[in-house]
Amino acid sequence: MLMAKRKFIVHVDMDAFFAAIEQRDNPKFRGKPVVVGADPKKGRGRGVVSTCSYEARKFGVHSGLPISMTYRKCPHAIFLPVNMEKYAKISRQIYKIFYDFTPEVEPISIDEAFMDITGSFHLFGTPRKTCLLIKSRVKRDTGLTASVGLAPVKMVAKIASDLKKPDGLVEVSPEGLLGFLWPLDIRKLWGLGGKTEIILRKMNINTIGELAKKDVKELIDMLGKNGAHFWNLANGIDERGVESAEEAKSIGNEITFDKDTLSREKIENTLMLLCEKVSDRLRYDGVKGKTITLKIRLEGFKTYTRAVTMGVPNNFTDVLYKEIKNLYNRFDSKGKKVRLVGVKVSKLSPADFRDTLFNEAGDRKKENVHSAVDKIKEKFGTGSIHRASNPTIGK
Ligand code: TTP
Ligand code: MG
Repeated sequence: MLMAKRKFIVHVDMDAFFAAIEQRDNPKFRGKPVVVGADPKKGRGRGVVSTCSYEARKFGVHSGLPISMTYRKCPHAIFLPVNMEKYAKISRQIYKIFYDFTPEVEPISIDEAFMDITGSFHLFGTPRKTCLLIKSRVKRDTGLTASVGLAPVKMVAKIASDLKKPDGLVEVSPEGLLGFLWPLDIRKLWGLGGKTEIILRKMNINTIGELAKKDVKELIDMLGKNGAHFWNLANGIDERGVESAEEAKSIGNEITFDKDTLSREKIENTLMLLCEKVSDRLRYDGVKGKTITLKIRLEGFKTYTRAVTMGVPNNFTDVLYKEIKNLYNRFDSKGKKVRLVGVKVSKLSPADFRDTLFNEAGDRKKENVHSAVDKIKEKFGTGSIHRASNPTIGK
């Protein structure tokens, strides 16, 4: 069996970003409660707090709090308006630093990003050293502190960066992942909030560990598809990769079997059909993709992804299928039935882009066949042409 490669995902989040910039630029504000946001107008102001310094947080002030209430809680705070232009400039400076460490940067907000340093940390020593370097570069170039989380999966890196704020660095190893996650409150799970939280608390689920140990079927009954999603997260399974700007766009399709299946033939046929659908869509949109991702959900709802990046972008069914089949052959389901399969193509580029490495003549031929097929489909509908091995899903 091919083990998935261990990943090193970093989440960086600047501390009290807007307020820290104001404190940096005006020494008189340092060590004091600083509130950035709407004008309080001596308690009669409207609008909310954008953010505040850690000194102001001690008074119960936080982002989103009405400014009038903030004034009552902390009238002696230094109230400042939002200077977005200034903050955006510093944000660009910080992102530039991130890109010095890896091209795989996924922007989340003005002061927060994911980075995949799996392929680059060796240039800087260890993954931990890389994180320390990121922090010190940010400090040196901007005078500001960042908090960093380092973990094998995205969601855990995000939780970790928040735990020792400000100026924190929290590292979670694969072995320590569940021990780290399970004592935490369910609210720490990325994306879990509002109604979901209320339902789970009613079910007497308060920690991530309690969620992880619950029967997934029960969770699905209560929460629908989200039940499986949060259960996977609670078990430390988060297959989402860091999506750099060029990878953010993708085209994919997935199918849930009527009945969970062990039949390789049925699964392969379904994968072929999915490749055809994705290939159709890529060509319809005039794009090709470099990265092909296979998604497999097993009975019991554990979900896995396996990806391969090709040397040159492509959008042909047979090329996609060859790669997908390779990924599938190397996946070990440990005798478990398969519930769902999906195919996704990302790292897209325009289809008319010609790579010099491309075998142009051969590919043109294929392109001609494909465009002939497209024409027939356009005329007679998509049911008119199929490869011999296409299945009828659900049979
Ligand atoms: P955050 O990273 O959420 O907050 P923060 O950097 O101020 O503090 P922390 O140390 O907890 O990370 O948001 C980044 C900036 O985005 C923040 O400085 C101000 C702005 N912001 C708003 O304008 N409104 C909001 O509701 C939030 C949450 C943030
Ligand atoms: Mg922040």
